[in-house]
Amino acid sequence: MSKQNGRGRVAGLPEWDRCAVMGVVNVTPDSFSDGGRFFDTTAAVKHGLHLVTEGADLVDVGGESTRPGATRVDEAEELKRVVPVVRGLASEGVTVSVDTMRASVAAQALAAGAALVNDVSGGLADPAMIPVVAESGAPFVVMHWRGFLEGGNVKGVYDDVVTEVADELHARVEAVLAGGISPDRVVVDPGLGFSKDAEHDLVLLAHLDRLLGLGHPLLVAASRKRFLGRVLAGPGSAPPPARERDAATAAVSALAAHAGAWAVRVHEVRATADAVRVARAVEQARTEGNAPGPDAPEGAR
Ligand code: PMM
Repeated sequence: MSKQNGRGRVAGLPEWDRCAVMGVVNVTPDSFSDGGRFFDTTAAVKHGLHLVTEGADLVDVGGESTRPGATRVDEAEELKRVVPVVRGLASEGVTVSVDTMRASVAAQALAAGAALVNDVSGGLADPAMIPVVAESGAPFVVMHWRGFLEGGNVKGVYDDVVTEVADELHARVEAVLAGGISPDRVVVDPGLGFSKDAEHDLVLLAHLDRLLGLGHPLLVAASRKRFLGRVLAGPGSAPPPARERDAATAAVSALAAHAGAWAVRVHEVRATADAVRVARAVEQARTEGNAPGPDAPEGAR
């Protein structure tokens, strides 16, 4: 599959001529990466609008932390956190994605104006999710997920992480298609950091082509994750805190965009908005074949 096809278009969403930037608004008191700073509807809407001015094409709103060891919030609380923020952003014309594992939250967020459902469980956590999304006609992000973590990361054991993630994602895609979600509305995501250690995440990033081979637009969500902390830590030193991983995140955004990702999901948008534009410019320079030839004057090379 060509990169262009891999990036593709997601029916029901605007079309971008480059890798799209999904900004994150976590409306949680315990998100590991933004520390609960946006745990308030007004502040969360304001932050989402700020991300748009920084260059976000979509804003992903979530009310439940998925970080390892986080306890689940109850449904009423998740609804209370998410729905008003979705409504506030959608009413301002923002393309909103809802990050939830609950069908009821997805349904109410869609009714409040969300355009995309992002389920880190790929429809596994709530059996009602796929029917709800299929019925609504909304696009759906299928992330690679091996279940809730209990007693350590025991599910993160792989012989060949790329093949296993690709095969398991393929199986989930088949399930969502069987459940009635149309193929042009399915996005896939390797689920970096979910039942995966730093090495797994890096190998997956090195082989995004294999995930693009699934034939669906690809979302990459590396922002501030543990593997970046590991990469940045010097020998024997502690990883830098999440907030100090934004330059590393932008580097991954450039690499993912260059590899053909449809979108990257990030907390700090500005640097990634630049990164995806640089990746597009390089891609265009190659496809338009306007590189300076051997006879070009010295300064043009
Ligand atoms: N990771 C997190 C939350 N939502 N959604 C998708 N599609 N893919 C991910 O990898 C993903 C996600 C956890 O990160 P956060 O707590 O920093 O938002």
